[in-house]
Amino acid sequence: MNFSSELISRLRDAKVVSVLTGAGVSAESGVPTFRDPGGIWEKFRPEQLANFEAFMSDPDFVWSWYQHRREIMRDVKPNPGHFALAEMESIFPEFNLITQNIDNLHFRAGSKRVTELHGNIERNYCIKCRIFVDEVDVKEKKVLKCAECGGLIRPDVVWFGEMLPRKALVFAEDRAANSDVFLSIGTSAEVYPAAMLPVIAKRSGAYTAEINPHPTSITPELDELLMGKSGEVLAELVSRLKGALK
Ligand code: BV8
Ligand code: ZN
Repeated sequence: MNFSSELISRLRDAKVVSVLTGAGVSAESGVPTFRDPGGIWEKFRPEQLANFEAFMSDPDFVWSWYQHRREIMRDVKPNPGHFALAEMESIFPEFNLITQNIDNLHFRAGSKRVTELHGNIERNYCIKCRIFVDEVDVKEKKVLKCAECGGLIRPDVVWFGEMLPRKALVFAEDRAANSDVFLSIGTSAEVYPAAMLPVIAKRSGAYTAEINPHPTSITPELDELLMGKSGEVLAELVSRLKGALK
């Protein structure tokens, strides 16, 4: 892939590099995205599943959907895009990986510092007493009840209509406003407030690029679109940077 000299020199001189990742980064691992044809939402609309009311009106249905996704996510492996992002932690003086993904693949690829905006499907907690439940048998399709108080157990993910974890969002907005380069990778940039981060970065003076096979609603606002699959583009970018930084 041809990288612009502007992008390479900005990355070479950067002190702070931040990235926002979405489901597209996990697509090459075999995790279905949300809005691409054949994506998870195609069968269901987000409102039907990823919200508290849906969970309370049919806990087993919503729980079994997360169990189904957990099974998928446990079977898949990180792809070269995840590993390239993990490597970026040692390439830049400060590297911030901010993810909308709940699939745990950034951690499994070795990224140490990950800001999870929408939670993590491997964590679950009781809606009444809020204790966390670690081990969950993915075969268990019926919703779990809390051993302590009998409350319903839910996945530790941010549902539509719920606030994002405050610390994570404040950190993400601060880093977006103070980055030399900001990359928006594998996200349709349709879900707020996460989708604002690349725009905050651009308006705060960062050099901004998207990595996506398709343009998105924020493409016109950013400096460039690297049209391609993140697993391929990121792996090539890291090897180019290691060459440029020698
Ligand atoms: C909130 C966890 C306060 C659960 C998720 C302002 C304006 C408009 C709407 C709102 C707004 N503020 C709030 C809202 C409402 C809502 C919202 O944004 N709705 C959207 C749909 C319009 N936001 C919220 O409710 C948020 N809460 O703001 O609270 C509040 C409350 C009430 C009212 C107002 C304010 C909470 C949002 C979090 C929802 N939880 N996930 C779960 O996963 O089950 S969102 C879900 O979508 C995932 O987290 C996912 O990451 C996220 C975004 O999707 P993407 O990751 O971008 O995936 P997608 O499939 O869309 O796109 C994939 C992309 O990859 C594509 O571009 C494709 O081209 C690309 N791709 C494909 N293959 C590859 C690739 N790229 C690279 N390489 C490849 N190989
Ligand atoms: Zn409880």
